[in-house]
Amino acid sequence: MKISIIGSGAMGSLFGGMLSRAGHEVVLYDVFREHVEAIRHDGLAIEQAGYSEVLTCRPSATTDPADTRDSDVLIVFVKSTATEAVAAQFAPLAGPGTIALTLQNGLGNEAILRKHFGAERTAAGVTSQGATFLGPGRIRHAGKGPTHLGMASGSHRRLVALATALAQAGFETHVEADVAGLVWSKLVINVGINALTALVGRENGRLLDLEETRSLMADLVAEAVAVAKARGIALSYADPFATVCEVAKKTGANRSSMLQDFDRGRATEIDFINGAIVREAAALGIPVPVNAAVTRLVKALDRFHAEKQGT
Ligand code: KPL
Repeated sequence: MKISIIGSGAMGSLFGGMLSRAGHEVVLYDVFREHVEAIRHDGLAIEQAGYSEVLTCRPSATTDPADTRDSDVLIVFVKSTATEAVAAQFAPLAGPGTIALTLQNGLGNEAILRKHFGAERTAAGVTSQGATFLGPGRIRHAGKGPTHLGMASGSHRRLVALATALAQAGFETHVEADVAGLVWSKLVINVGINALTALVGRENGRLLDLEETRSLMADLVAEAVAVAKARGIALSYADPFATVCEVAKKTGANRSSMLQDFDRGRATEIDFINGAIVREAAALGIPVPVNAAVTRLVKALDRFHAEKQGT
């Protein structure tokens, strides 16, 4: 299989690197030239959390979109803020049977891919794998967990082949029928954790320490669940708040992806997380005041960070 990774940061490099070790033709695409050059020159080094062994893989790496032409699968791992641009750029290079798969955080990426690739060639999924970017050509595989993939329409043949390839690469992978349920179940977790950690500037686990942050988490999650229910979405867990608390505890030492965006002065995915709840709620006439306030606060800080960066 030819598998191209669009957005080869920590997670994209982890998936691409391990797939190439399993013998697949992998193209890692990224705009970060030093990372691409380091992989071309020395290979991609993957440190294993808790082990001294470092795996070195040799996928191809490129800054040229044309190198992804006629891939069997494109796995999109860019920040959600860049999905629209990359979908427009890569769709003309895809073949009639290419599948574009989003494994990104948030709600809205699948709809963007569908717009550019068509529903028959679009797939979505969620993963509990964790990876940290250590520097050009080097990442750490920080945590393992299952990956779930699904397609709302079209043939599942290539998706099943990808799931087999991922399993060969060491990733526990399941193909599911209910894609919306998968995406929303992950979304509710990100809604409860990401923006709050960014606003208070603390790791995930610290949200559980204070009544103020715990109750805000509970409100954010309850609003998101009300919207999911109104949309007829079946979440994959029975007690959403307990699940979000469990994830915050399990990933207690993590700086969430949104907090890391703040750390780097980079635009956040707020429009695809709490902002997506606000949009969906407005369409259904459901009040979500806490998500609305948190979205506005993060957007204001995004603007101030952009001002500081001069962008
Ligand atoms: O997905 C995450 C993120 O940071 O985006 C969580 C689950 C909150 C882990 O940090």
